[in-house]
Amino acid sequence: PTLPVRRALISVSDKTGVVELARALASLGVAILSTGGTAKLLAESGIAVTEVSAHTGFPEMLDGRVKTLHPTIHGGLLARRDLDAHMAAIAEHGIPPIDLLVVNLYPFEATVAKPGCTLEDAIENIDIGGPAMVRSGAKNWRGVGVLTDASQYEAALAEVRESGGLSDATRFALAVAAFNAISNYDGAISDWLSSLQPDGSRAAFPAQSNGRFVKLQDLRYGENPHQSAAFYRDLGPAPGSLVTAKQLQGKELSYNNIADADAAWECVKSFDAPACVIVKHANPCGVAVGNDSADAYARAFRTDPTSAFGGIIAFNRPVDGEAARAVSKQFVEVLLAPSYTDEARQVLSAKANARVLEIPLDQVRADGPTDWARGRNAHDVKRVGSGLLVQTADNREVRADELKVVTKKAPTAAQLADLLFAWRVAKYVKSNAIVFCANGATMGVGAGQMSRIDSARIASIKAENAGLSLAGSVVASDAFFPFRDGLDVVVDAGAVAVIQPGGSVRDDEVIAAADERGIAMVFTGVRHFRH
Ligand code: 93A
Repeated sequence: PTLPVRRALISVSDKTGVVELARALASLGVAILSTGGTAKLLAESGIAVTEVSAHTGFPEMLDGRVKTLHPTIHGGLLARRDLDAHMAAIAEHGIPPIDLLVVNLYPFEATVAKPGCTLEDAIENIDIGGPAMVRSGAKNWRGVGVLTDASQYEAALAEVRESGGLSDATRFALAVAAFNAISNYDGAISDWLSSLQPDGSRAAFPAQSNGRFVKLQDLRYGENPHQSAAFYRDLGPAPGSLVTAKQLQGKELSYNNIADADAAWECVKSFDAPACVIVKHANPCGVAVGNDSADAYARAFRTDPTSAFGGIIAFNRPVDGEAARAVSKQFVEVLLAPSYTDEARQVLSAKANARVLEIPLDQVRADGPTDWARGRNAHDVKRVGSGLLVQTADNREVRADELKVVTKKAPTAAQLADLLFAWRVAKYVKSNAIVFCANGATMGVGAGQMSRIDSARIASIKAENAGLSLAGSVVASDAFFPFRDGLDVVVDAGAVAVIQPGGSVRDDEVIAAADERGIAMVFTGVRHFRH
């Protein structure tokens, strides 16, 4: 049945929408109880409100640590409306029932996300009274509606307006959401405290999520339409990671969109210069740096215009009108960038279906104390049948001074820059990866083959199909060449310099081949398998 809402308790840290909600409830004749800061705001907005301290006859104390922890509040929330004994007990003690609870908690997660947050700051932001009320109200869902997020206000209000109260179904759904909210809240506290070292400093490698996830959204289906799926984020996502994205426009993201968007975003984030990455089926099919976003896009697009159709396009710089117009000429599934100019937003709005995601990069700190603070994901997880593979993310970056020239010929400065560019791209191409590059742009990408030589052949065929000349290009290989044949394929295609990890038992054979063909080759000593 629908239960009438006669009395509401409102106590919120995030005051978004609360004045409107309280005003509407008051106009429907609902009596409003509220705590210090919230009551002040409501009273200043001209809403009739009773302070919880007046209601309980007990002052807020201990700097607000004790505000609502009182039998008058918890009795009003917990009394079973269907039991005469309960109703008689609260009546005897003069405790009015509370039918609607509106609570959101002290911002613990936002507090600990601030650089330099101390243990004391964190502790003061552990809400006790709020979760206690939420638990009481949600446990007694047959009698109480519990709103824990501003996004729930509108629908709840509409229902009260229409029927005078909330239905069983609504109260139950709200109770489930309420327990989820406090479970995530407690999880964040437990994770943050667990990541402290005995001296109170943060561990160098915060295991942010301890395996806990927050559901972001249900997806229409999984990799294929007959699979169901949902999208979750770590409890403590790395700043600037895909899960922090805001969708500005476009159709709902699909499972494959999200997977591809992540590949594009992680790749584009790895460049310092303005860059563009176009991804299809989880692999980059065009990557380039340029003077600005539009320039980088034009250069990236040239690599493989056929595959770029329906691609995922990521930028590491703002998208302006010019870049938006350029991108709009092609069919784009998803667009990602740290920001968009007003002109770009206007241009893109004509492409109503295109999903446009904004992921601010300003909170990613180059000098952050941990990989995580520098915007790097902590973990990489892969599901296997009834199990889980977990590893630290591949955050290794190879610097120029780590490279070892193994051939008689050394790369020129320009070739070296392209080799490092190609190496960065290869890290984001599924193994076996062979990537031809020239002048800060990909020229041919061979991905995901079971043999390296086939990836080499495919990369050169793709360049040929796109009408690109590989003469004078450089090549990156994500793992060593096991035989000289793969090297011969890329040199035959026109490559003059190669970057690869080295470490094969036949390195000597491959180095001799490089010298024989008169090219330069450098070893990184690092491998970037990606499966
Ligand atoms: O310090 S508390 O844990 N002690 C309490 O008794 C209590 N009751 C509500 N924090 C408490 N709250 C929280 O205060 C609510 O969860 C809400 O986040 C906040 C609202 O405070 P104000 O209305 O003074 O801004």
